[in-house]
Amino acid sequence: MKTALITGVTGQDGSYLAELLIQKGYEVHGMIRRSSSFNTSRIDHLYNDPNVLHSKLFLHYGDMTDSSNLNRILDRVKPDEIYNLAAQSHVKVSFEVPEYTAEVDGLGTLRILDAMKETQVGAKFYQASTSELFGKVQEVPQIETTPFYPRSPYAVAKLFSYWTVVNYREAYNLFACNGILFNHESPRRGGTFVTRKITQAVVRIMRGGQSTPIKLGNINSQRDWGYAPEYVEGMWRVLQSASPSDYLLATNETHTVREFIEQAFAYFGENIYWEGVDESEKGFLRSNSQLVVEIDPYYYRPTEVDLLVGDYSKAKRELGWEPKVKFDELVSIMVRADLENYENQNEKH
Ligand code: NAP
Ligand code: G4F
Repeated sequence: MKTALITGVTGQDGSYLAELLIQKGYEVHGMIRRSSSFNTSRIDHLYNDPNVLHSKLFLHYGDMTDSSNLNRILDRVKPDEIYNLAAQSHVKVSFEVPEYTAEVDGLGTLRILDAMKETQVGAKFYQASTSELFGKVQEVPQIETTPFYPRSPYAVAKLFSYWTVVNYREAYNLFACNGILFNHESPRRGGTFVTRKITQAVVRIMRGGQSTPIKLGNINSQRDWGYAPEYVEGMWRVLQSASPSDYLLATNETHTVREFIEQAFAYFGENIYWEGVDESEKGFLRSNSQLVVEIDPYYYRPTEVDLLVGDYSKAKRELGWEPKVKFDELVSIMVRADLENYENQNEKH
C-alpha cells in the first residue's frame, strides 16, 4: 500500500484527490489548519465514514508557515508521494495580503522541499503550479515552454515555487514535478471564485431567492475552464511518469466570464441581453427584462490576466491524460448541483 500526504486536503482539489487516492488503495494523510469553525466540509463524507477514518485517511494539524511541523509530519508519515496543494489561492485577495501569500504559496513550498531533502524521505513531490504564471501571455495557446509573466502577488509567489521545484530536482535529484494547471472548477469550488459565484447566484435568481443583480468585475476576461476531478487524476499521473518533469493540464478552449454567465442562465432556458459599456454595462433577462448582472469595480484587479488557453499535448502524449468535460457540460454540472443544494435547503426550512 502506498502512502500519500496531501497539503490543502480540505480544499476543492485536495478533497477530490483524497477520494481518488483512497479508491486506488492508498493510505492518505491530509494536513489541515486549525480553525475556529469547521473547515472540513469537503471531506466530511470521508471523515465520517468509519471504514475510512483512521484506516485509509489520517488528518494532521499543520500550516505551510511552520517548518517544524512540516518536518514532524514528514518524519511520522514517511509518504511515498506528496501533493502540495495548500495555498492562499485567491488571486484578488493576494493583492490585499501579499506577504502572507508569499509566505504560504512561495516559502511554504521551499519548506516542504527542504524537509524532504533533510529527512531524506525519498517521496515523489507534486507542486500545484498554475496558469497564472503565464499572466500577460507571451504566446497563445500557452505550452510548458511559454515564458512566464506573473501579474499578481499570488502568481509571483507561485513562480518562486515553480523554480524551487525545478532547482531541487536538478540540485538534489528529487522526483519533484510541477503541474501547471489551468482553471478547474466543480460544485466544490469556493463561492468567491467567479464560476461558483455565478452558478450559486443564478440558481437563487431563477428560483426567486435573490431579487438583486449579481455584482461582478471584469466579465471580458477569458479562461480555460476544466473539471476538477479530471485534473486531480492528472496530478496523480504526473507522479506516475517514468522520470520527473513539468506538465500543463488544460482543455485548449477559452471562454469569457460573460459566456459563463450566459451559459448558466441558458440552463433555465433564459437568454441575456447586454446594455451599456464598461462599468455601466448591465445584463437583463430577455424573457422579462429583469436586471440580473451589474458591474462593480470593487472586483477589478490592479493587474488582470486577460486570456488563458492551454495546449495539453505533452500531458496527452506522455501521461495519456485528456479532459473529457468541456465548457457547456461543466456549467451544467455546477448549476445542477447548486440547484439541488438550493432545493434541499428549502425543503428543510
Ligand atoms: P482551495 O480550494 O482554495 O484550497 C486551498 C487549500 O489550502 C485549503 O485546504 C486551505 O485550507 C489550504 N491552506 C490555505 N492556507 C494554508 C496554510 N497557511 N497552511 C496550510 N493549508 C493552507 O484551492 P484549490 O482550488 O483546491 O487549489 C489547490 C491548489 O492548486 C492551490 O495551491 C491553488 O493555488 C492551485 N491551483 C488551483 C487551480 C484551480 O483552478 N482550482 C488552478 C491552478 C492551481 P482551509 O480549507 O483551511 O482554507
Ligand atoms: O475565478 P477567479 O477568481 O479565478 P482566477 O483569478 O483565474 O484564479 C483561479 O485560477 C488560477 C488558475 O489560472 C488559480 F491558480 C487560482 O488559484 C484560482 O483558482 O477569476 C476568474 C476571472 C478573473 O479574470 C476575474 O477578474 O473572473 C474575473 N472576475 C470577474 N468578476 C471575477 C469576478 N473573479 C472573482 N473571483 N469574482 C468576481 O466577482
